[in-house]
Amino acid sequence: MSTGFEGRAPTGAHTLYITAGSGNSYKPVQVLAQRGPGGIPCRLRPVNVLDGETRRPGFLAINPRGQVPFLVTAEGERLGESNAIAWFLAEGSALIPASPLHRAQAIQWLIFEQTLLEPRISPARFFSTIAPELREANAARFPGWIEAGHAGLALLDAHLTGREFLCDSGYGIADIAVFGYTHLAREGGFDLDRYPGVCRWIDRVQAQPGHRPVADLPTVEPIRPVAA
Ligand SMILES: N[C@@H](CCC(=O)N[C@@H](CS)C(=O)NCC(=O)O)C(=O)O
Repeated sequence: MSTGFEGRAPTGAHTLYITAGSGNSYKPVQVLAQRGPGGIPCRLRPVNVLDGETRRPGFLAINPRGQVPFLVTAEGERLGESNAIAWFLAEGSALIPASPLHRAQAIQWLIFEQTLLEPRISPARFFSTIAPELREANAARFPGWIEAGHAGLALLDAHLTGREFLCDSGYGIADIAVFGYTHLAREGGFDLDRYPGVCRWIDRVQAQPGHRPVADLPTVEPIRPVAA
């Protein structure tokens, strides 16, 4: 069944390897859904991370780092890291700020997300919601993730209080990237009610034209090698 996310797959389309339920995979896919007129032909290829597919030769031949999301462009160029892929796919759209200062602000938030939010919220959520059978074995790591995650969320909340979006230029790539895991933090055991500025921002992001929920990411299916 079509989720509305899948690009049709004309010759010359990019291929974006993703996995369902992932805040990282969600970011570039949200960009594809929201970049507006002049959409980019891009087919989505779900990869079965839980089944170890990212660590098998078929996928490692595509991305030796063994992670998704991963983009193979229509020209065969390769690009990893969710925020870099999201930026690349957003180029030429209103999701990328126009002025040098606002672009730099956006980059600042992409780095903030990868250093102060994602490494803390993502594992807590993974072992709570995606693979709860492994939670007990990782129980000792939770207090560190939760404490550090709250520190990142508190900084985010302070910035968002009195602001509509992360950058002065308005809704864009920074909001998409930071939203990826922030809106899923409750699934990792974070009480977001402590952060009213974050909660109101989540509502505003979800109200943006073209916004799709993370649950719309195509579900897992075995990877099929794609000629690059
Ligand atoms: N910093 C990377 C993190 C990517 C990442 O952790 N991907 C996970 C799924 S969310 C993955 O591919 N895990 C499979 C593995 O490591 O084997 C990004 O932002 O893209």
